[in-house]
Amino acid sequence: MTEHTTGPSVKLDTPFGVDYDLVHGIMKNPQVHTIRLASSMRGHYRDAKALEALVAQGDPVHYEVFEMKIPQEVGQLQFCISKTYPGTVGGECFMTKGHYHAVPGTAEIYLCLRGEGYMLMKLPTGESACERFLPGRMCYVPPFWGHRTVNTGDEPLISFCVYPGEAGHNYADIEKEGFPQRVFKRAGKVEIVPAKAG
Ligand code: PAN
Ligand code: ZN
Repeated sequence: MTEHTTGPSVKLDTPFGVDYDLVHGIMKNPQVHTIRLASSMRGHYRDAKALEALVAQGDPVHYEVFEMKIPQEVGQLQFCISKTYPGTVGGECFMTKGHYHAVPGTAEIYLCLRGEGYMLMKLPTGESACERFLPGRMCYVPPFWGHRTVNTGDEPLISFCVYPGEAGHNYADIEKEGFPQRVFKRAGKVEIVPAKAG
């Protein structure tokens, strides 16, 4: 993972605006720019050997997140652009790590701007859900639901996300549990399969 911080370009305690390039799915002058490479996705895909082969072949970017440094406080709103690249690892579509919020009772809205895919969601009890991502479609992630973006298309999947200021991220539990479903694309055909099945 590479985290690149450009430093404050706006005062966050007074009203401000942010410019986006909606074609390329980029927040201009983000204060935090996170880049997740194949090598930062170990343990998430079913086919570990295929992932290592991809790392050896140049370690491509799986996704990027563009954010501002909003204080992690009740009353604030975090927002970001999430951009997941197209590709597969042993047939499994490129995806984000996924997480619960560290304050679990906090929801999130994802508005899909470009590309296509799915939001995989799960509760700690194991209950799962899945929503389609298409341009103009919004996905509401209720409080307590873990969430992961999966790109099933041939171009970057780009969403604008908004969630409560205090939410934070809990990656550890999802890393332990995984998601109940996995998404594959073979010969152009997308399949959502139970994580335990082939
Ligand atoms: C999003 C995600 C973003 C990257 O902003 O953070 O899509 O996914 P991971 O955080 O799982 O690596 C969000 O859900 N924020 O809460
Ligand atoms: Zn989230």
